[in-house]
Amino acid sequence: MTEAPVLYEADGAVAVVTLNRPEVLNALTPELLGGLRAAATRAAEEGKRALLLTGAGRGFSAGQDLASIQDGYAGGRAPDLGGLLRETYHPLLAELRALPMPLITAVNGVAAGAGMALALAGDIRLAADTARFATAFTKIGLVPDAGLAYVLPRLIGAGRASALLITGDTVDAQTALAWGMVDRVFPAGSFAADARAFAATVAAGATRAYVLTRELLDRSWELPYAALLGLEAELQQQAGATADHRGAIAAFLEKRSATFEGR
Ligand code: LHQ
Repeated sequence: MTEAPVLYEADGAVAVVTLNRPEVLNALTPELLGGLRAAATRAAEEGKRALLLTGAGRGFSAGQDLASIQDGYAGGRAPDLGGLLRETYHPLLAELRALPMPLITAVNGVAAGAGMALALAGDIRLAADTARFATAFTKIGLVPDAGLAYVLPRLIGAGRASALLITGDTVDAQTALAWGMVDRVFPAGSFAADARAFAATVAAGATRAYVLTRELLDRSWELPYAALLGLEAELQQQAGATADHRGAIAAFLEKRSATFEGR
């Protein structure tokens, strides 16, 4: 029996989701992307409070499975890459961006092309010290996709993003950390455990406030200042109505530590 291309494991309040085609560095097929979408839906349905996304084997993801699209080039035809993006990648990315819990990506090895885009789609991005990031697109004559042209300049700045996306150079974990592409780097030997421990800490926090924070940050790129202030008031009203907020205020006033329930 062939193994599922995406594995789902409930680890307490954390959904651990693993891209599982290690023999091809977790290259992305429609089946895998569909499995990832199903895992995201399941995590939400099960009320998980963090989704930890990682890869099986020595890679995170080598991006689009190039073998799986080779038929599209037969007879000198142009493959329908736009359709592939619209039908498989974009619905997934939209679902990940709307997850009712933080998305933590744990980049255990190489992340290339759309695999790099997926790696950087997390609210918080962790990397093993052996991880590397390859934009890869221009090396095969393509433009960045899977949202990378949105995310990368916002993380590392327009100049670095432009240079990186045009040269297709590879960035190691330490450089990714220094540039703000990832937030934490852990030793490869303990990476899986360190990433889980980190995710467990996030999952014990104020989940609703985290998700509202993501919304506020996302919208901040497109809103004028006055409109952003309007939105923050609206979202703070929502955050202030959560049980977690009420409990944290009580805990503070009673000089004890707060416990969050994610609601
Ligand atoms: C692969 C792949 C792969 C299939 C390694 N596919 N088998 C485009 C189109 C439309 C919509 C969506 O988005 C996109 C954007 C993209 O994602 S385009 C970019 C696609 N990715 C790449 O161009 C990267 C291709 N891979 C590589 O350059 C290298 O494999 C990297 C640098 C990632 C890793 O190098 P190594 O560590 O030396 O590993 P390897 O090359 O030996 O790969 C291991 C195996 O994985 C190997 O198979 P084999 O049977 O020889 O052991 C590769 O053929 C296979 N593999 N990437 N994308």
